[in-house]
Amino acid sequence: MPSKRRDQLFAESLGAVGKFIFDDRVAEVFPDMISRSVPGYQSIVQHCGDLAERFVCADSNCYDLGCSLGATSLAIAKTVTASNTRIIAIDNAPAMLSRCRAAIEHFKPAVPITLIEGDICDAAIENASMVVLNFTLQFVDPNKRSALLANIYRGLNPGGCLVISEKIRIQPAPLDALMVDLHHQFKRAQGYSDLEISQKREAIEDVLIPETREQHIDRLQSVGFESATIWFQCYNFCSLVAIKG
Ligand code: GEK
Repeated sequence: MPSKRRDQLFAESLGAVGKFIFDDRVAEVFPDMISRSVPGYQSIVQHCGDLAERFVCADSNCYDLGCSLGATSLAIAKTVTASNTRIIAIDNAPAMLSRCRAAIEHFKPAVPITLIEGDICDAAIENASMVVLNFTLQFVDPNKRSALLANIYRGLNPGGCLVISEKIRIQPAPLDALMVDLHHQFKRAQGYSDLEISQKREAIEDVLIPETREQHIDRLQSVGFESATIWFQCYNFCSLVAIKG
């Protein structure tokens, strides 16, 4: 059963705040952390299931890149009815993957989920009808993002879709400040203190590197996607869908 432990990793004053990493302490509280930190997270995960129902077709693969504890893979596995499909879930954090494995054993999804420990930048993407990057691209070195998306585009079958969910930077700056403020208001309403918010912010600085929605759309077009649009946004968090024509 996935952990229900409350995220209190940044509740005490830490003095020097270290860089955020996906270690055992984070994995243990991850479901609570992400639901109370990302507005719309549950909706996005659930709607990935709706998209999968349409896009994942027979005899193809669906990739969940940066799968963490497998929430997206499991949502997709619930809706896919096409035969002979496989979900391939990849993450480079062993602490996340071991809990993902336990969640899969617990929920016993009808669609097989293959777990791979590795860097998504080195992943072989083949015969894909759908690829999901739910809040993962933001952690990839910006210099590697185009190559990763080009690799995904090559591995998608015609008509296949890519979903990218991200924290984004808003332009112009005053609107970014407003969205960041509204995000912090959301976190306070979820029970995080100002100290937790500021220490977490410091920990993810230079680790989570957000881009603007225009940068995302431009990159998707530059690697070949014929169409791309935002299908969900709440404050400075959004999800895009791109289709290979
Ligand atoms: C969800 N998608 O619940 N290669 C492989 N994994 C990576 C890499 C990389 N280069 N960089 C980061 N990760 C999930 C949530 S969390 C989002 C995704 C967050 C992994 C990292 O180990 C972590 O598990 C995940 O990407 C990001 O729908 O914490 O905000």
